[in-house]
Amino acid sequence: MAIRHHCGSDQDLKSIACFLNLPLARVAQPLNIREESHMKIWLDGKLVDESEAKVSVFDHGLLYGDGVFEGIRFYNGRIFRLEEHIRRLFDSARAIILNLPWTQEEVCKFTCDTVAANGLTDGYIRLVITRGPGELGLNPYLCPVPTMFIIASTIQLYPAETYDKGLAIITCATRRPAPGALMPQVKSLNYLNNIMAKVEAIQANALEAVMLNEQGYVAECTGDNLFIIKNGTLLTPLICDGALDGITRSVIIEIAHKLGVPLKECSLTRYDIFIADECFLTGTAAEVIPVVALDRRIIGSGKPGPFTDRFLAEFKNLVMNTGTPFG
Ligand code: PXG
Repeated sequence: MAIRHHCGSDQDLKSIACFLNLPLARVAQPLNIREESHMKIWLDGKLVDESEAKVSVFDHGLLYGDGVFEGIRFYNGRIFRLEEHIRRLFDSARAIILNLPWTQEEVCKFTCDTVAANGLTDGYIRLVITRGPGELGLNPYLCPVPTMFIIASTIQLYPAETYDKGLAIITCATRRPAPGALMPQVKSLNYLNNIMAKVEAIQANALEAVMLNEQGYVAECTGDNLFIIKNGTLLTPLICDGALDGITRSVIIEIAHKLGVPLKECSLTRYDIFIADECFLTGTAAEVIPVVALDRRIIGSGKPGPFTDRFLAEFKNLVMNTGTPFG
């Protein structure tokens, strides 16, 4: 796959960096635009070339962020926790009254077909279902047919060395919406809240941000769930504090049971993270990544700790040796 590096003139970039109050390196990063690709995308029942994979400008997924999605990883020729992801997708769809004309088994099969058609053994799947094309205006009942597409590609959220050294993260001002505003369990196409939080992280020269809920309790990060270790106990925020019910979160909870590490799902504040022995984040895209500082307070020893290493090793073992074969 050919990558074109798109950069403005040096002067343009300097002005942008100055305007955004960011180091030049942050804005001068290459924008990766695929020029030509032989990627096959599953779109509305067919595997088509990437260049043919187009959706309508009247699609409510684009017009209003009205739809649901999943990010799923595959390792070593197997899709990790495929059935759980598809179950969550259907739950999200049900919660927003998006009626799907496929069964969960069919969607699992379409996903496997897409990965197999792209000749990859390891990578990342983005599965999106939108409300479909309709009239202008919010009314979703005027969109009779949902759009579904499945992309099998790769993703890297953080530079490789941060997995060994750990991340130094910040708390952002952008809050997680209350459950009465946007249900946090629904993995919807409405990610502006998380994107604004990510912008705050980048502007603070950090790679990730802790998001609090309206009460000031820790919810999660912009695309990851958060865990801490204190005195040998694993703690993570409650789903009702605004966390997504992450698939990787549930894998970590399973590992805790297996290792006999006590687990507490409870409300946490920034203070709990400041005084934790260890901290790590989990997500399909992020996998398991250590956190060594929050808001310039060093967490624990300032290095990834032994519990984090143990959870990471168990997680790697599971992803490499379990999952749904697609080939
Ligand atoms: N919280 C949020 C808000 C997420 O979006 C997670 C937690 C972790 O959930 P899973 O089920 O993946 O363990 C997510 C999922 C990205 C990106 O491009 C991030 C996610 C999904 C898709 C894309 O940063 N994180």
